Amino acid sequence: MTTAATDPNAGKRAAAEAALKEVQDDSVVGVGTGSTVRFFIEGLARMRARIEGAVSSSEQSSALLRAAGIPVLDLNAVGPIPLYVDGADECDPWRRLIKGGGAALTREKIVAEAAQRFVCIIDPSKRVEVLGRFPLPVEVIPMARSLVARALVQLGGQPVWRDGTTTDNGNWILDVHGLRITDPVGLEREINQIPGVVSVGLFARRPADVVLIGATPMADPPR
Ligand code: ABF
Repeated sequence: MTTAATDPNAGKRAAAEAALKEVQDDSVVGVGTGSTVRFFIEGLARMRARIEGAVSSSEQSSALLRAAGIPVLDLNAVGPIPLYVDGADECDPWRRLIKGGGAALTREKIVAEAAQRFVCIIDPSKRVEVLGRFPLPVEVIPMARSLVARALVQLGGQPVWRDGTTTDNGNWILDVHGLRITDPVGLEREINQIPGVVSVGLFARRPADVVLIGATPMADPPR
């Protein structure tokens, strides 16, 4: 029998449940992608009568939302939204994130940008002191895969093509290994400027506003 103590997803479930408290009545909710967000969508389904609908960050989440009876709305039609809830692959003490393990980083970054409050939901395993242990995802225009890979090598990384993965936007992913990201904002800016890059899975220029580690908000970053 799975109990709270033996449930490997206990941290993800707790974070997702805690994030439901952030949902405002009659609002449009920005919804991320991944297994932690899947628990959030299950909770959102229980309160679907109290919200207007959702803006989704991936076709995967859109399918889950529709199956839960939650209207999936066009971001262009709703404008700024009060809340975005999403997972992450890594989080540092300043709430800066690596995201994109689920290949949804571009739309995730768009919806996070549209949100007044970005609540990130993770289990403790995602917490790191320095970003980079998780290979950094970079979404690229297919014709530029090799050009971008060479530029990433110049930046000190070892890029690996996520062969077989095409994003919802029809693009490819390079996963950059071997980085120790001590200046996430600077690296995000640097990679964004490489011609052929659609987006990079560093959420540092716009970090999360709140990080729920299980049910507990992460402490304020060191000064
Ligand atoms: C998504 O959340 C992705 O950016 C990231 O890869 C994923 C984390 O996945 P999970 O919640 O399944 O650990 O937003």
